[in-house]
Amino acid sequence: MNKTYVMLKPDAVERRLVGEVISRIEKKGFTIEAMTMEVLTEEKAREHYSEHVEKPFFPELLEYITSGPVVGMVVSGPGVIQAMRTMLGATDPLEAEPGSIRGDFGYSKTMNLVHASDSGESASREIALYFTTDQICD
Ligand code: FUP
Repeated sequence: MNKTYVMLKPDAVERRLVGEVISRIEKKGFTIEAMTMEVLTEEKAREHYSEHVEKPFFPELLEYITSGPVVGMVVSGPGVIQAMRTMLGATDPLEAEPGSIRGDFGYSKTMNLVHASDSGESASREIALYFTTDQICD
């Protein structure tokens, strides 16, 4: 699996960091195969975060992730799933390494700017949730 799903969350859009994040992905050498901008419905957000619906932080996460538009992308390249996770940094931006996206720009565990699939299985599931096969370039 050389494809992953990356989402620029509502705070990234609000803070005009879309270009910064896309620039990092492109400068790394990865390819953007498809891109959409949408406000997530509650149903889609629950599907995306299905493993977290019972967690205590889920209501706050749901409110935040549906609060404004997100930019979703299919990104491809060798080792892209793990590499994008490294570029994001730790889930909690206060623990993320400087040089990572969350380490450089974030301070809130909920509003942590960017999502990227954590495995090949997640990437397949998430790409299918947001894109039809004819939307993906390659
Ligand atoms: P990540 O894979 O790094 O996006 O993180 P997780 O899948 O563990 O968590 C999904 C989202 O839930 C995170 F982006 C932020 C949110 N979250 C919280 O708001 N509080 C927590 O304690 C853990 C996660």
